[in-house]
Amino acid sequence: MRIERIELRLLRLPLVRFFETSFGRIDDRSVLLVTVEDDGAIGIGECVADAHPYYSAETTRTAWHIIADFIAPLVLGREFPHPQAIHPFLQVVRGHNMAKAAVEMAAWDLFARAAGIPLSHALGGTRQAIESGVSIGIQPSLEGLAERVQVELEAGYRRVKIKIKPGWDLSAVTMIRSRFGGVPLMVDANGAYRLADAGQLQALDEFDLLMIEQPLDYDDIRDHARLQSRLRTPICLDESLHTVRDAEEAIELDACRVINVKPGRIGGHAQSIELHDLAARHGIPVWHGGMLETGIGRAHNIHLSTLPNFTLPGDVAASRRYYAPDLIEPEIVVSREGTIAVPTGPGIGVHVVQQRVNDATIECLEKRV
Ligand code: OSB
Ligand code: MG
Repeated sequence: MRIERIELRLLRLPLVRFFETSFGRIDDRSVLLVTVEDDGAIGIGECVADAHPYYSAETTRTAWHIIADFIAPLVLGREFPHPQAIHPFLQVVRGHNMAKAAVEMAAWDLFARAAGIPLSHALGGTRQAIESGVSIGIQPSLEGLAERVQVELEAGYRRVKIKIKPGWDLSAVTMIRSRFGGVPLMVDANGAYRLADAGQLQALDEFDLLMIEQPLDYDDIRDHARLQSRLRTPICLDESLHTVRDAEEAIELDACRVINVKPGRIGGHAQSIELHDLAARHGIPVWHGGMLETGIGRAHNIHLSTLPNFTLPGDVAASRRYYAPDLIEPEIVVSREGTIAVPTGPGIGVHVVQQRVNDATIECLEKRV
């Protein structure tokens, strides 16, 4: 494959409902779409950075800069035998995984489309449907949280994750266990605690949670290992794992017993496959995280989730929870059984509604060989 054209589009899309985590609340999403083209064939990827640097150091603006000024000049006009060859080639640029992933994932879509196969097959996936869970943000009240949980369980989702922070943790989990019994439940702190809070986190041990996601700092592994030794509940790492090597270190130190895979965080599909395989070799289950993606990034996530070690329901849910309308047609839906069907067409296998993309576009840039 030889990428002859790269198009960047910055969009702003209102969320159906605000989303609040320990690092803040958002009402809309800044989205960077990357299209790559080779001889009239195209592929599309979505950068998962947001307008702010609160989940990760990257933002849509830093990703724009890195892609336009560094990644595009590196890849334009160069022959790649396979999309797997792209990430190693981009290693000259340090960090900026979300920027790298957006381009790399677009190239995987292009590759699969050109081969006439679904992206899931190109990635080595086998499932025809994936199990879906929901991530529920911090709510204004416990009553409001109970309503959200009720709605999502009625929609069929297989597990509930709630966002927590100091002051919105024990009370929320206690309420859910008393109102909804043994529903598969987990919590995500997005780095809101310190090791000194171990006692507060130990109090969660009695609630039989599937896992506690990213309790400590975004770049920490050592303290997670110390915390895990004091907790019965498995720790799952999200923010702390920026590379496959981070994951090797975390596994070696027993800093996590579950891993959240997000291709944007780790540099793309090829790195995600490596991370998935590493975890499998160590008997560590993985699940697919979410970054409030539009249908484009969501479709990529669905395809990646078809690999065999994605044994836990992910944060990959239906379009209608995020955008109405989504950028794709038909939208992604969840079945009554809490599963999402994997698109069967070539590449990501969803139709992008160009008019909706155009209407939401703030800025557009094209680079050619
Ligand atoms: O930590 O998993 C996270 C959303 C934005 C940034 C970080 C996270 C999340 C979610 C939402 O939990 C998952 C989703 O529904 O897409
Ligand atoms: Mg998380």
